Amino acid sequence: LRAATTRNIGIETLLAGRIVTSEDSPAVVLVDDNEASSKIVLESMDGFCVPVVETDPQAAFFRIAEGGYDCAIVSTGLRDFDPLRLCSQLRSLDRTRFLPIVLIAEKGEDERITRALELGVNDYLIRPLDRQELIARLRTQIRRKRYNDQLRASVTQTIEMAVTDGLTGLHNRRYLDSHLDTLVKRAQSRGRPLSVMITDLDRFKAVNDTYGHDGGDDVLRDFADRLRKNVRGIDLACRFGGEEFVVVMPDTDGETAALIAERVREGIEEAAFAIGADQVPVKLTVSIGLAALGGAGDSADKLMKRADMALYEAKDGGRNRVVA
Ligand code: GH3
Ligand code: MG
Ligand code: MG
Ligand code: MG
Repeated sequence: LRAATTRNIGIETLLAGRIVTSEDSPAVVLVDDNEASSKIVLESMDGFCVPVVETDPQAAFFRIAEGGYDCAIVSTGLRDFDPLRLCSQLRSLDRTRFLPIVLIAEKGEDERITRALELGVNDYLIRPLDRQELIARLRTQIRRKRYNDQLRASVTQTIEMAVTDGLTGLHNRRYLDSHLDTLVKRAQSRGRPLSVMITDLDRFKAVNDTYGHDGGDDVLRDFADRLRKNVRGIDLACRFGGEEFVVVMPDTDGETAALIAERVREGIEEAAFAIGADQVPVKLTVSIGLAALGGAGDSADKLMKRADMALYEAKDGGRNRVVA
C-alpha cells in the first residue's frame, strides 16, 4: 500500500506513452491530500486496482492530462484547492474530456455534489465508503469509458476510410471535394497564393495491357509514393480517380508550383517503376496541368477547370510536360 501511494508509480510506463490497461488492472488516479482518507480509499480498492495517488491537484491535472488513465477519483477533502476546479479543468481539455471522474464527498455536501454533477462528474460516493459499492461504481465507469473509447476509435477509423484511397493511401476525391473550397476561401481571405496541380500518367492503358491490372496497380502505388515525397506536409495530395492525381498547394504561387511540377515530371521520367514480384522495370511519363488562384472572382471550381484544361493542353502538346 505504501509503495502504491508514491507519486512515481507507473511513470516509466507513462513516459513510454502506453499505459496498458486490462479489465483486471485499470489505471486509476486518486486525488486526495489527506493521508487518512486516501488510505481508506486505497484499502477499499485493494484487489481491484492500485491507484496512483496525487496529493496536489495541479500535479494530478498534469499527470492525468498525459493520458492513459481509465478513471480519476477526486476527494472533496482537498485542503488548498477546490476539487471542482480540477473537475472543470479536466472537462475542458480534449484529452481528458471523456475521462470518468468519481467524486468522494462527505455527508452534507449536497450542494457541492450537485455542482460537481453539473460540471460533468460522472458519479459520486459519500463517506463512509462501502467497498462493494465503490468498486461496482468504478467498474461501471471504466467499462463504459473503454466501450466509448472503442466506439470513438472505430468511428474515426470509418471516417478515415471514407476519405482515403484504398490503393495508394492518399486522400480520395471525396476528401478533396470537401476541403478544396475551404482552402481556397482561406487563401483568398488571407491574401495568400494557392496552386493546384493535376497529374495524369501518359499512356497508362498500355501498362495495364502489358502487365495486367495488378501491374498497373503497382505503378499507381509507386507513383503516389513519389508524389507524396515531392510535396510538403501542408499540401493536400489525393487520388482524383484512375491514374489522375491532384495536389493542392497552399501558400504556393504559380511560379513555385511550376518548379514543383517540373520536379515531379522529371522524377517520373527518370524513375523506373518496378512491377510485380520480379520487379520488372517500366518507364513512364506524366503530364501535368497547373493553375494558380486568381482574384476575388475566382473559385475552387474555376481553379480546377483551369488546371484540367492545362492538363488537356499538356496531353495535346505531346505529353510528358507541364502546362500552366
Ligand atoms: P493518356 O492519359 O496519355 O491520354 O493515356 P492513358 O492510357 O493514360 O489514357 P486514359 O486516361 O484514357 O486511361 C487511363 C487508364 O487507367 C484506363 C484504366 O484502365 C486505367 N485505370 C484506371 N483506374 C485504375 C486502377 O485503379 N488500376 C489500374 N491498374 N488501372 C486503372
Ligand atoms: Mg486519365
Ligand atoms: Mg485520359
Ligand atoms: Mg493517362
